[in-house]
Amino acid sequence: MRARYRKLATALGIVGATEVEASPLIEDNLWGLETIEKDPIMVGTMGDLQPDCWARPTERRGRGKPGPVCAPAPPPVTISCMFDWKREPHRRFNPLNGEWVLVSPHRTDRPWQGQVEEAAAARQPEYDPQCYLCPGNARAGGVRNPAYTSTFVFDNDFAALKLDTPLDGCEQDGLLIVEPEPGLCRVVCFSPRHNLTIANMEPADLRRVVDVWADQFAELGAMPLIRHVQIFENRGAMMGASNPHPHCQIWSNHAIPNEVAKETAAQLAWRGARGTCLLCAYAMREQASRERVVEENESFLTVVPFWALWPFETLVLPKRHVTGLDGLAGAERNGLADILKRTTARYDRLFRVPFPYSMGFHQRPTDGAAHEEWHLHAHFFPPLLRSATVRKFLVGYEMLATPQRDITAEVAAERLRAV
Ligand code: H2U
Ligand code: ZN
Repeated sequence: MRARYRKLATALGIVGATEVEASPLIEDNLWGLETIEKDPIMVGTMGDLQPDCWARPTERRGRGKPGPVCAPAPPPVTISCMFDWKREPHRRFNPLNGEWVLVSPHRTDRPWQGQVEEAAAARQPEYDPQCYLCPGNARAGGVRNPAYTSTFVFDNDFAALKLDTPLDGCEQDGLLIVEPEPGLCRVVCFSPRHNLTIANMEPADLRRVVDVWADQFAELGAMPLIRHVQIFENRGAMMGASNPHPHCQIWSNHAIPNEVAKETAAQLAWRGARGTCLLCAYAMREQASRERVVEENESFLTVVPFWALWPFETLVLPKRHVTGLDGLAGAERNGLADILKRTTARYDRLFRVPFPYSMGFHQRPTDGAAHEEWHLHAHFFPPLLRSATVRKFLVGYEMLATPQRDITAEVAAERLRAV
């Protein structure tokens, strides 16, 4: 192996090498080696994932379906890599959506230069008479909110989708294609208190929010027309949130949305090829290395994913294989509330500002199939880059070619762990 590397490195004029973690199972690394041979700037492959989670037919879960069973990950070992991929430009593969991210760490070689600007975070009152989400207030359509004391769910008054959409589609020349999209949009208020956020809510109150998410997923997913339920929170004006009152949205619809379709295909392909769960394997890989772990509790893990695109993007993963929020046991629901609170609190501390983000859960489609390939997770996509006011834009090269980042996932995780 090393001779192979040396020959290739010489041919490419590369001097020096670095050690990276990889699987003790050499065949798992071959994909990476092949890729490096074809593409000299590609390093840090996902070929170093370990097949440490497998489907054991004798284990039966849920409705009699065999479920993947995970074993402790073997300790990481090292192999030589041709160059210092933590410093040189390279691209990383996102095995969850099948896309690449360009990483340019040399641009951040200099010490951290962004200053921490204190953005004027306006103090919010506990109750805002102008807020359309506060208890007892009138919404835009004239409906009045009840005097709710915990969580509150209502149908979005300006829903992007309607359940009674006519079901015929149309098409012309394979170029102009229209499909009906029946669906239902809801809003979930996390708390009656206008000035709370996930980071400063009480764990018991947050647990109730987790229960509402799980119930909504089950209720909406059981509707015959609904094949996907997307729960998401836009936080902060920078991410388009219309109101600081703690709330999220749920859009549930008939078609499988783009991102979910990509993740379904990738997880299915992984399971088909290896008989394991992609995100079980990834969670164990990250637990073994700890390099990108930001928060952890009994049931959940927050990591800056190896393939992160946004500067401080994170992925929240249940340690146990579970396809949706409805499958989480009571203790795991507490665990989810806890990890969300701790993750968002870290974000808020990073630039000493209520951190803007779009966050959402990805779970199995609700089309009636078991979707055992699906591993529940939450993505946090925060736009901030260097301070409370300096954000990353996905423009230019990113819109036209490939998304790019400077700060590596490893450095981002280190910075989040430090606050
Ligand atoms: P955002 O903050 O993420 O925009 O969510 C707020 C949602 O609340 C938004 O989708 C809805 C908007 O349509 N809304 C109502 O349903 N009723 C209102 O009176 C105002 C806003
Ligand atoms: Zn309010």
